[in-house]
Amino acid sequence: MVQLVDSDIKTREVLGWKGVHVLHFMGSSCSQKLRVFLNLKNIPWHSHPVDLPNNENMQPWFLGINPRGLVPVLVHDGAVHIESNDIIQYLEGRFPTPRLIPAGHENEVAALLRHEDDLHLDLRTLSFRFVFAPPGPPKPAAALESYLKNGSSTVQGAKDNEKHIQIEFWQRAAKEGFTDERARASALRFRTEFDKLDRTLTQQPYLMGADLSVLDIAWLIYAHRLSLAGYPFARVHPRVHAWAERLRAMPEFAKEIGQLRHSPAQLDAVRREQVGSTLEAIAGF
Ligand SMILES: N[C@@H](CCC(=O)N[C@@H](CS)C(=O)NCC(=O)O)C(=O)O
Repeated sequence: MVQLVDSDIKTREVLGWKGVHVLHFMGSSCSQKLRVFLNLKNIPWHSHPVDLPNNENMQPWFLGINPRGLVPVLVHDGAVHIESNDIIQYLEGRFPTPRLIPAGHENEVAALLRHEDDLHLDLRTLSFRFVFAPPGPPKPAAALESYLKNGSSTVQGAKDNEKHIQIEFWQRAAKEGFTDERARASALRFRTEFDKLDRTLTQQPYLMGADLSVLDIAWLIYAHRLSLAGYPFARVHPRVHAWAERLRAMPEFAKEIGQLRHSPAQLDAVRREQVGSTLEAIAGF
């Protein structure tokens, strides 16, 4: 669990917040995952939107809460938790019903969620290339400078490298864009994972068996974003497609995945510009 310690936190006002508070962005995949979880658990929470497209997460106030500069963040009775999967596992312990991590499978689920998180930058690459498609550098140099110099830069009291990984990602994107080569590599990594999930779903209705779990939430969020990017689920992974359609129809999911950074008209315009260079064409699917 990644609960921050006192010296990590510079924005001291959050220490006085009572109840469940979530700092998040409507169109962020990790925030959507947490909000679906909160919906399914029926946990009341206070919303603190963070404007990612305008780089509010790189401002001193937010970095004083999460030194990594990422959403979502949970503040529960003044304790600050970061990392969406850790937040979810923490809340599962605090709000045990309905159960979304099968009893006795906590360690297995933790490992599977870590594996899911490892693909996060691949999701971001495909999102920026095929869904958001910004015309210039996705993050201005001034925002990255503020990102670098603000916040404690420590997590649980130790120097933390995550911010540097993030800055490197954005600087490389500014220099090279989201290239065909990187997009192809990211798409292929997902294909390997979804092939496995497709096989799992031949035997059972949900990824962990007979019941819905946090794994379904996490992978549905990825699958949904990738489908917006043009990933051909119905053809390549038909069982994943059918499973995704079932989950998307549940109100707890529908409400969150419908919240996008772009309007449907903007998404259509991005798609029209991709003739010949769609995800399908570039990945060779
Ligand atoms: N491992 C982190 C990843 C969090 C993350 O990368 N969040 C994205 C939104 S999905 C973010 O804050 N991006 C910052 C930005 O776009 O500037 C988690 O699971 O919480």
